[in-house]
Amino acid sequence: MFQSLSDRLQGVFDKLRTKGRLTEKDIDAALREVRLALLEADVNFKVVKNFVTRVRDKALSADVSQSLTPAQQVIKIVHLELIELLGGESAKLKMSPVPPTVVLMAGLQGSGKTTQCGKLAHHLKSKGGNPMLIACDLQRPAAVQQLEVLGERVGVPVFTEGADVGADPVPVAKAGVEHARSFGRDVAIVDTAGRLAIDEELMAQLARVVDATNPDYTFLVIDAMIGQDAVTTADHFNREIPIDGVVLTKLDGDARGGAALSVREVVGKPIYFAGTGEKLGDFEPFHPDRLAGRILGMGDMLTLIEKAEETFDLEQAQEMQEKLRKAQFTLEDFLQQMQQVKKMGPLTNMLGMIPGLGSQLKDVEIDEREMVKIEAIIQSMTPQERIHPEIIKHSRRQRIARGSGTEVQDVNSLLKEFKSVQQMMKGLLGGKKGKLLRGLGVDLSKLQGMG
Ligand SMILES: Nc1nc2c(ncn2[C@@H]2O[C@H](COP(=O)(O)OP(=O)(O)OP(=O)(O)O)[C@@H](O)[C@H]2O)c(=O)[nH]1
Ligand SMILES: [Mg+2]
Repeated sequence: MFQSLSDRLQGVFDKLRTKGRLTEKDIDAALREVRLALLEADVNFKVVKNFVTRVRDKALSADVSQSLTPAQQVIKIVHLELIELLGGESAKLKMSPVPPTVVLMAGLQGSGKTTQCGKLAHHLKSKGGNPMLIACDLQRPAAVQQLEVLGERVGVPVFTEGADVGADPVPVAKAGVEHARSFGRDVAIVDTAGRLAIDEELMAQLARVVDATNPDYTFLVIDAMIGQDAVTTADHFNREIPIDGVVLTKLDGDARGGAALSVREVVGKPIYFAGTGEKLGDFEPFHPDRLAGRILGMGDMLTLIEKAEETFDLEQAQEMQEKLRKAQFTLEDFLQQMQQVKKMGPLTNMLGMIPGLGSQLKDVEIDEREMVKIEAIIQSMTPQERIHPEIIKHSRRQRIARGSGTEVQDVNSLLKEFKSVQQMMKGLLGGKKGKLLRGLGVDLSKLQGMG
């Protein structure tokens, strides 16, 4: 789904991730590419313009979060704005207190109205509802029969009053809803005739059907494959017959994303459902957050970012930076950091989220078994040893190895590594105006402000 848009955006962010601090120029360069990617995905140009402006403003004014790298921050902003673009919260169908809840499907020819009627019936039924279908497309030959076949497959009754092509659908619609009411159906789903474009006669007819049935939801069914053209039509449509929401179909095809990403902002109505295939089960409530996550290829990454924010509280992070600054970082702190990281779950790509260590460590490969070993070794040390590892001579090393079920060699190499990390920290902090540290994405003014 939206593969090429997804690839493009992920490429932009991969580039951003290689940078430590982001300048305004970096952000602008990235956003230029985001803009192009969206335009190529056939998103409405005004929508793109507003989107990029919003992201830029937020990226430039974002509070520097201690737990995210600058690139992660930009990604997070893009993600949140994408969710907004797709409608924010998931829109849910609310049942009318006086059944039946009337749902009417309208839209262009071939957009998938009849199929979605069947799918919605199936969806509601599988949730314990007892919907009914009403066949009000008396324009296309065999339209009524198509709905009857679907109804039979789903096991939901279909209300029809003949299938005379050209007959007036208004009485059928009225009688259908009345029937649903008297038979205690909770939802009445009305299928209507498609139109090639916004055809005056058919629009007038649709307006009368809407009048007669007073729908709780008038849905416009939009074929996502058509792209933003469909959205322009939807906008016109909505001006003639106000709609309550959109059902987006054919998201399974090679739709580029234009329709999905433009419709909310252009038409101003939420997307309620998405059709994702020809089968009855290929239908789901539309979740803006999930689609945004899929587009950015980061379904799990957002969770990771959130976890990082939850796990590393600001105070602790500052305390840790303070220690780094004074080169007082001990094995004890090392252990603590490691345990925090572990709390967040799988380790790959997570070191980059450790506050103050920045993105330069992102690509370090971590062996989880190695971590367990290191943890065991540090835990076998006395508090004194953790603070002053230089006192750990040969006999202590043997004791620690025994206590942690490791070899003396393992203890040796941990101590050696820790020493070089310590030295690296000292070197970084002692350097001219902290140039190195800045290069690593550590905000020096923040560091110096504490203390
Ligand atoms: N791939 C895919 N095909 C779909 C989806 N929804 C519907 N279709 C197909 O799209 C075609 C048109 O669907 P219909 O439901 O007949 O469309 P309609 O809007 O009722 O068409 P008219 O009544 O002629 O205006 C059919 O071949 C459906 O199988 C979907 O989500 N994905
Ligand atoms: Mg139809």
